[in-house]
Amino acid sequence: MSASLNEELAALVADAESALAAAADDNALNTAKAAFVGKGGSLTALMKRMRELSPEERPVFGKAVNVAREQVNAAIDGNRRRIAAEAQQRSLAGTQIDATLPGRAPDRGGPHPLRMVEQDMVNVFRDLGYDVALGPEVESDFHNFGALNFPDDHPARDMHDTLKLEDGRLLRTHTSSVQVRTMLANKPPIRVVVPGAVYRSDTVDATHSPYFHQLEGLVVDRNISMAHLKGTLQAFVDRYFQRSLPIRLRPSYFPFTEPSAEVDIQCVFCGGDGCRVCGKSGWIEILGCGMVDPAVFESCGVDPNEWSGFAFGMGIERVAMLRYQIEDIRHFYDNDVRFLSHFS
Ligand code: 2U9
Repeated sequence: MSASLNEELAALVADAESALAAAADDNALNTAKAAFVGKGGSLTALMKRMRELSPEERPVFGKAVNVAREQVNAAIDGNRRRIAAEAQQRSLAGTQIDATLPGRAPDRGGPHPLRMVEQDMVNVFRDLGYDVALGPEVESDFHNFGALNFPDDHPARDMHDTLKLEDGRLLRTHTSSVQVRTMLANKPPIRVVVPGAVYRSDTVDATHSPYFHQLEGLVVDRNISMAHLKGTLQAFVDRYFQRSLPIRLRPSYFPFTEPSAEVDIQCVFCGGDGCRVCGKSGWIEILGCGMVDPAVFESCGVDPNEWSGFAFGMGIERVAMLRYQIEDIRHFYDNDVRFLSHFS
C-alpha cells in the first residue's frame, strides 16, 4: 500500500484530535467536525484519492479510512462531554455554597403543660405509695352517679350539667367512676390516684371549660380517719409546691363523702397577706375531699363495717393556672405554640 496515503491518513487523525481538543465550545467543535468528517471534509477528500492505489491495496485502505473515521467520531463525542462539563463548572463557580454552615434547627415539641402538671402530681402520689388507675370517658349512669350516692333527682344528673349520649350513657363528669370500678374489681386495701379528662355542660369563660382534667384519689383500709386524710393532703401540698405551705379544711358537702371538706392552701403569691389572686383572703381553694360515704362502699361491694376510707379531687387546670400564673383556662386548649413554648 502506498506509504504516503497511509501517512496522510494518520496525520489527518492526529490533526483532527488536536483541533477537537482545542475547541472551546460547541460551535468550534462543529466547525472542526465539518472540516474532518463532513461531506466536504479532508477525510472524504482522502477517500477520493483511493484510485491512486492498486486494486489489492484499495480494500485495505478503505478499512483504514473507516477506522480513522471512528477515531475522529469518538474524539468528537469525548470533547462534547468535556465542553459540557467545563460549562457546568463555570456556572457552579459563580454560586458560592458553604457546605460547612450549620443547618436550621427544627422546632422541638414537648409535653403539654397540663400533662407536665398531671405527671408531677401523680409522681408525688407514687412516692407516697399510690397506684395509678385509668378508666373510660364514656360511662354508665351507675358508675358516674348511682354508685356515688347521687339521688335520682340530683341536679348534677340534669341534662344541663351532664353531656349525655342517646343510648343512656354519658361523658363522665368526674373521674370518681374509676374509683367505683377499682373497688368493684379489687379487695381493700386500696390506694389509687386517677388522672383524666372529664366533661360538663358548662359555658366557656376564663375559668370554666366543658372539657377539663381532674386528679382524684381514694384510700380504703382499716381504721382510716380524717387525720390520715389531712396528713396526706399536707404531704402532697408540701411536695408538689416544694415548700412548707399551710393548708386549712372548711366544711362542705358532696353526695359521696361524709364528712366533706374543701381545702385551701396559703396563697402562693402573697404568702397569706392578701392580694388580687386570693381575693385579699390569703387563702386559695385547691381541692375537695372527705371520708367515703358508707352508702358508696355498699354500692361498690365494700363492707363499711370493716373498711373506711378517704377520697379527694382536684382540677388539674386549676393547679396549673396557680403554679404558672395563667389567667385564662382557654390557653390550655388553643394550642398556640407561642403559649406552649414557654413550658418546654
Ligand atoms: C369515690 C368516693 C369519693 C372524690 C372527691 C371531691 C371531693 C371534689 C372537685 C374538685 C374540683 C371536682 O375538679 S373539681 O371540680 N372534687 O371536691 N372529689 S371528694 O370523692 C370520691 C370519689 C370516688 C368512690
